[in-house]
Amino acid sequence: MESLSLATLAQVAADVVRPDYDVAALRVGIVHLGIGAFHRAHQAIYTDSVVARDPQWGICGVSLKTPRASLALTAQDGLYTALEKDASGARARIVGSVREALFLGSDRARVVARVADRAVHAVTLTVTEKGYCHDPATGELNLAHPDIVHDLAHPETAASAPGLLVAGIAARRAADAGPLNVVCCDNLPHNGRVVEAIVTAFAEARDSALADWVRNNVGFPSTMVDRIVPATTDADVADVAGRLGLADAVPVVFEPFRQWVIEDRFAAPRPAWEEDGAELVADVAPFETMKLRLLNGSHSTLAYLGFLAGHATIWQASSDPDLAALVERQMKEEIVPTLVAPPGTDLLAYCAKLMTRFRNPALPHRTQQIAMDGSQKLPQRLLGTIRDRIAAGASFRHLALAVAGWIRYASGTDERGGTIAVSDPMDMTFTRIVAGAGNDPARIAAGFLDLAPVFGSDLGAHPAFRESVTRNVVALFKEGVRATLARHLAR
Ligand code: CS2
Repeated sequence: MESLSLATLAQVAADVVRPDYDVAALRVGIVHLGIGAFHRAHQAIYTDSVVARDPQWGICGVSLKTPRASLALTAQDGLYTALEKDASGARARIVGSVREALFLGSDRARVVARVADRAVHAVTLTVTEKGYCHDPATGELNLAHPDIVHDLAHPETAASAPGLLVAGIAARRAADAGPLNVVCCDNLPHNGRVVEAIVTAFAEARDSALADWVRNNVGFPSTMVDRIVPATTDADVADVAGRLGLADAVPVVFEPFRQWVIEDRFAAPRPAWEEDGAELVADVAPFETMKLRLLNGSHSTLAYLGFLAGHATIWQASSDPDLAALVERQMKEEIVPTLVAPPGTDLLAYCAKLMTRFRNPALPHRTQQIAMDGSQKLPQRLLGTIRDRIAAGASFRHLALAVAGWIRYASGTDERGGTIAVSDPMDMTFTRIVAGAGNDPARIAAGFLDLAPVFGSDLGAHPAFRESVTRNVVALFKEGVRATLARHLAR
């Protein structure tokens, strides 16, 4: 079968939507770090609508770790299929906004030159939570992180997102190419502020004049990004080939829902993303807190407890009556009371819609995918809510069970004694904790609760929090997730 490319675009099956603009005429105005599925299913689609009218905003996508996506995109002239799926069916579209795809390992000079290019005005990022090399509990750059130590000693071969970004910014300053927008699209709270602090701290450690340039010339709007985009599978690739009549090695498959709320805090020209429905606001905080706590907090709860209960996907976990009851009660009783409703949003309707989104049967989203990197995710998804509940003197028993689910999962064995493939930057530490606990669940819980980068010095030392999480960890080990959940819900 022939592959999707500019040369074959005209052969794409007639019911697949194609770019209605001259793709080859686009210029690169955005550099995106982390050209994975989420970017291609979200920001690149908003941008695809903008470039039809304003061709200066083509994207140069950069792969930081592996060349797989950049090589495949390059072979397809940057084109790929975006397939939206739910119970009512599927709709395919070819996206043309990605005009260049580079791999840092082989194209470093071109990546840095792009960030320093006068025609580029924005660097957007989706490098996942751990990609910022920060302390998840405080949000500060971790100067002892091996990648940061390396990148400060060898800025010319920087491999971390902060190191690479600062290398590009230094080149931009040297080229006098003007101000820049850095737009974080990862699920971190106050993500613009966090990335601003990380980039400034890294620049400061290199050269304080460079840090001053960052302060005066780089804008870091915060954003809330939302769309459920499971990792693309071989079955998706086969499905898309059938729909197109052409092979596409890097399609993305996702739900119809999407949201992008962006803080109006730019230092340089920007694409008119609002023309395709992005919301530009003065304060993103209520949107991102709502989304991180309700959507991502429920996702993580369903991922850990759902996996332990034998569910491979979120669709199955959220259709399990006990797990559904737990996350619905967690949302209504414990999370919603900590939130300020964003303008125009009904929080209870938002919760109900989330349950429908989780139960999208056309979109198997693996619990193990969401379970990854819990040490980096828990603080903004569950622990901030617990801090607010404690401050209000209110109960947090559902959230404590979710945290216990993470500890039980991260301990590395499932309920049948099988090994869990835990994937987390702290997984060696988890293994050490479990090995030193002599099969005592309470000691395992204590070892995890002592992890300051996750729990901070406050929560980790909070007696009622420790007691509640420990009790649940012990129950999960001794009685299993089913019995623990049933007893929990009966109270
Ligand atoms: C998920 C998110 O993988 C995860 O941890 O919770 O990727 C989630 O699907 C998105 O944030 C939805 O916008």
